Amino acid sequence: KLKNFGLRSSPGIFYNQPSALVGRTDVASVTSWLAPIIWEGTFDATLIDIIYKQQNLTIATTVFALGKYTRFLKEFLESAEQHYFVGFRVHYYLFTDLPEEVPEVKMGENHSLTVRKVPSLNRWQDISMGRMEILEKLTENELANEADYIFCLDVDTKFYGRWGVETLGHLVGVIHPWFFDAPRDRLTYERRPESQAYIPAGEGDYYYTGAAFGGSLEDVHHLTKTCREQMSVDAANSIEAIWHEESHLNKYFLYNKPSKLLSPEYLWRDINAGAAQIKIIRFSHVAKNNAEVRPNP
Ligand code: 2GW
Ligand code: MN
Repeated sequence: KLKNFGLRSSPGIFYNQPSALVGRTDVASVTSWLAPIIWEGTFDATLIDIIYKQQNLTIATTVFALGKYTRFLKEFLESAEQHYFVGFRVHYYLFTDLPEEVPEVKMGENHSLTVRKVPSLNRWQDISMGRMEILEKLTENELANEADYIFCLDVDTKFYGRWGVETLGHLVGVIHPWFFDAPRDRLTYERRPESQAYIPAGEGDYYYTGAAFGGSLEDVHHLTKTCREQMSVDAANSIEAIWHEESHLNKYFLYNKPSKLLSPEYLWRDINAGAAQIKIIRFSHVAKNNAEVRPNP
């Protein structure tokens, strides 16, 4: 469904002149394969909103809340309605085993929520990894005429600032907030060759979070299908990657380079200290009591 009309503006719209010289100097705003890295100060929100408004887009957004994780839904949805693609069409797909616990949250204009019941799972690793299979199915046919882009987000999170059309791209990864300044051999990739998520020493670009990724339906379908397949090969070999589907996602992004990267502004951790480069926290993992929300260690 993605039609390329180009990035069109029109006469009579005024915004700051872009500069060929002035930009962020404290961070990289492009990767070595020339994908933009989105930081505050690298885009003009007014201008890109105008450009993307003309494309009449729908952004599907998936979130999973099983068992005690339904407690995160209220803050997640309420904060999303303040900050997430405000003014654009958003369709949330919420997967839960407890539909009766989904809170009533008032949706903004052109935002809607569909709740889908899924079976309860006992092992949390299966919940986390099972997301890939559900997303694979969702992006295969169902959304083809429903949405242009999709983002898949963790639910133990909250929005604090704008997350808008600057994040759209064919394949989008978010740099993990703990590793944006780490050398590649310190990144927590899967290091056992027996796993399909294996990344050898000396390889690796960035460490991407499993808590947020997205892109076009086609690209996200290929991503989720590949990760699901790789995880089932691992399961057949009785091995589980160190950080579950996040490890497989990192392997995928290493050999299928994202076309756009989001800085850790787009996934911080409430418990992290600040960092000089982070001018705004847009989306953040909330502090959670693991012992309380994770019944099956
Ligand atoms: C239950 C026990 C232990 C861990 C998770 C769960 C659990 C997860 C659950 O009972 N119910 C549930 O809905 N989830 C969903 O899985 C929910 O959407 C949650 O946000 C997501 C990932 O689990 P979470 O948030 O506890 O994992 P994190 O924040 O430690 O996340 C990173 O690593 C994970 C894999 O180990 C994932 O890749 C995740 O995307 C990463 O952010
Ligand atoms: Mn999480």
